[in-house]
Amino acid sequence: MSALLNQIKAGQSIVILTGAGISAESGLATFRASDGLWENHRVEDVATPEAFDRDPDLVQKFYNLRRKGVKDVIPNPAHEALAKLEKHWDGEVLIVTQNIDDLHERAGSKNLIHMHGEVLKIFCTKCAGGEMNEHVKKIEWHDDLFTNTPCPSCGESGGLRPDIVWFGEMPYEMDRIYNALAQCDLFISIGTSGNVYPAAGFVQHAQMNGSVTLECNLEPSNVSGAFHDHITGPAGQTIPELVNKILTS
Ligand code: BJW
Repeated sequence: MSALLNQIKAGQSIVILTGAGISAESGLATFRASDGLWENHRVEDVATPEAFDRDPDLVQKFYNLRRKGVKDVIPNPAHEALAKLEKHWDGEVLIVTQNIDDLHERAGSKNLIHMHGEVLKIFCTKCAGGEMNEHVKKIEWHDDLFTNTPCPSCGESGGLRPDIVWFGEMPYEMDRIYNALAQCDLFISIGTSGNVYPAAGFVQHAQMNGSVTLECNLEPSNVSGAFHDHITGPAGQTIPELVNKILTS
């Protein structure tokens, strides 16, 4: 386990970035693995606003399947360990997840930002007047969504879309995230490949403030070189050990 953790003192702030790898052992596919989501779907067809304008039925179908997938799985020991860390650490723990599943919440995490949205929520583009941000009113939605599903608020159809941040759209709560990165003492990245910005650049922001930075992954990410140290292995094993180490530091 990283000797750098000896520098962490009770009361200090921890920011944790999570990606698809933390939910892999729960049974959710990652994006860029050989059997990942982007193997069977072109990003341009399902994860851009242009794709939604061009073929909303295809995009809704993709997220209907993702919604079902999330409901079929449960949090794994990595999610549970992070919830335990937040509960017992004598300082702030903020999880910034790129994941659209609800496994962190179901494990008990409370101080959590879904920077790429949540698959169990939707919003109405007509009610939102073209706005797309964390302040737009979201509707919890667990069923299939269709292009002709009427909005429960305005009654119009054709405006409802999944609460997902697609390529080219601004991720949520960036001010709060950058503030937390500027003040944290420990930055941990778990199960993300470092392909997608701005999340891939968070390690640099944390380091600029003198934070200790730690990457936990099965293999080096695209931005591995920017981290002080690395823990290699499946998150379901490495994160419970890491959390125990931090809590006894
Ligand atoms: C395990 C494990 C186990 C497996 N244990 N580990 C040129 C240069 C730079 C940037 C850009 C550029 N051109 C365009 C951009 C911007 C663009 C971007 O980054 N594009 C790149 C592809 C180049 N980004 C955007 O458009 C974002 N918006 C934006 O930039 O707004 C402007 C802005 C600027 C500055 C500040 C603020 C804003 C929006 C990005 C939206 C991403 N959306 C998606 C899809 C929607 C959600 C969904 O459908 O689920 O989000 S894409 C997809 O990738 C998804 C993920 O959240 C995201 C990251 O993927 P992740 O989590 O890293 O998954 P994988 O599969 O890549 O990696 C899994 C990792 O886990 C691997 O490393 C495994 O080894 C590991 N692993 N099992 C531990 N058991």
